[in-house]
Amino acid sequence: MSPLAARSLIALASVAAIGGCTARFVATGRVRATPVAVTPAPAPAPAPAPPPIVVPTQPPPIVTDATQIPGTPVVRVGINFEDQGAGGDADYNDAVMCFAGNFKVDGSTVISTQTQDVVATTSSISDCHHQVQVQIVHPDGRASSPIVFRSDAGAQVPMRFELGSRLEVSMQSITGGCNPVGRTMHEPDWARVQLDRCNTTGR
Ligand SMILES: [Ca+2]
Repeated sequence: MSPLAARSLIALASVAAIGGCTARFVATGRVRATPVAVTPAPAPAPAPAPPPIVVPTQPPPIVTDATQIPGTPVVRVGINFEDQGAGGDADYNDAVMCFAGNFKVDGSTVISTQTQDVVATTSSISDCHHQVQVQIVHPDGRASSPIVFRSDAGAQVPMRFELGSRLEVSMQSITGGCNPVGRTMHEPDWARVQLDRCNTTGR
């Protein structure tokens, strides 16, 4: 073979090789171009609903002495929520706030019998998580800013009461599939205000 013929053969082989690569590339491109079923992105999780707003429609009566406050005197009171309401297991330990201090309890009404600083403790034994809101309503109509926290935070919540101040606590499930409607301490299917009892055990 002459040198010229050899160079021609090499050039021809090179063209063939390039052509082969091109063919494979095109084939690959066709595979990539095959329509693929698009899986829709999962819908974003709904944002937690805002906490229920405790509206102090009526402040507690003005008193000058603790004897003017109705109810049973206690030094410890539990606000124990059941996050499934009447259809739940009625253990009332799902979202719990425990207050150690001087109060009088009349039904679900809790009134401070003196000016005092109280550190409330929290507990939760539930598959659901909750947002708890505390507000203190004073006899002159003032109310504290709502104190909001998660029931499972193990929080210690400082708060200040005056003589005659009323405690208001509400709870709302935010994750876990429990009923998301906000509930107050005054709804017996959902909350029990118990003298010297904070339901911090169970399952
Ligand atoms: Ca329960």
